[in-house]
This record gives sequence, structure tokens and C-alpha cells, in this order.
Amino acid sequence: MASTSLLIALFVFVVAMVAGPAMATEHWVGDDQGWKLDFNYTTWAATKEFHVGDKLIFKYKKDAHNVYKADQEAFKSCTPSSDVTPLTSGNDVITLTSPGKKWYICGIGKHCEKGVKLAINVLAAESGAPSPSPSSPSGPASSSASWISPDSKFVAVVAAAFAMFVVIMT
Ligand SMILES: *[C@@H]1O[C@H](CO)[C@@H](O)[C@H](O)[C@H]1NC(C)=O
Ligand SMILES: [Cu+2]
Repeated sequence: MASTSLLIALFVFVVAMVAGPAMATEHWVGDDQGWKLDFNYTTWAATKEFHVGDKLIFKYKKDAHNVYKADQEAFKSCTPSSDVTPLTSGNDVITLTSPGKKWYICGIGKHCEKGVKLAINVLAAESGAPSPSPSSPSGPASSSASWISPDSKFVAVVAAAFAMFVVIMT
């Protein structure tokens, strides 16, 4: 029945919207461009919001670049501290564990000077972690909601889209 589907869709959509922002986000640094020359990471970071619990993922061809965690001085001077071990896997994941300014630079050649450097401001973890789904009659809506775990914002969005689709088709 269309009205039931609509309720399900609304429920899933609201859960996705309310729970969504509280979930950890994986930030692919540079989006589909990855970690590379000729990309402005200042501009990239300006469009993003970083929170404790989020992950930064640096994607690049192994050995073409690397990732040094830096402080403000190392960031400005493009001089990685000698006691910092760079990440070199080409698929480097950094979990943001504390709020405040964070800096990352590439230590290969003059890449950092050319702009392969990232400064971000990490905000506190968002409050309102997704709560367990309320006890509701079993059905598509409650089972959809139970899929939502901190890393499944994508699933929530897909579930909402699917529910919308159901509404349109009924
Ligand atoms: C990136 O863009 C900003 C303006 O959005 C500019 O101030 C900055 O110099 C640029 N950085 C590089 C490395 O080109
Ligand atoms: Cu590099």
C-alpha cells in the first residue's frame, strides 16, 4: 500500500538524515584525484568538515608520494621532522583521534613546496551517535534501520533511496 511505503520511506530517510552526520566519514584526500601534484588541498579541505573519528585516506601510486604527519612549522617549511616515520603504502589511512589543527605533507622531492600538503581543522566528534532502532513492528523499515552502524552511512543512504524507489513504484 502506497501510504505504508511512504511511511517506511520517510522513516528510513529521517534515520539516514539524523544518524548520518553523526557517523564517521572517510575523507578521500583529493577525492578521485588522490594525493598528487597539481592539486590544491587548501581548496579541497575548505569544502570539508572533519570530526574526531573520521578517517583521512591518502591514495597515490606507491613510492611516487608519501605522507608525513607534520606540525605547523614543518608544514610551512616543508621539512618533515626526522623523528616522524612517513606513511608509504599508497593507501594510507589516518584516523582523526583528537580535535585541532593537523598537518600532512609529502616528503618526496619538492612536492610539498608545490602544494602536496594538507592542513585541516578537526572538530569534536559529533554528538548523537546513532541509537539502537526503536522497538517497532518488524518490517522493512526496522530491518533497514538495524543495518545502520557507524560506518554504514552509505547503506543508510542506499536504504533511503530504495525506500523512495518503492514509493514511486507502488
Ligand atoms: C590554493 O588556493 C588558494 C586559494 O583558494 C591559494 O591561496 C593558494 O595559494 C593555493 N595553493 C597552491 C599551492 O596553489
Ligand atoms: Cu609527493
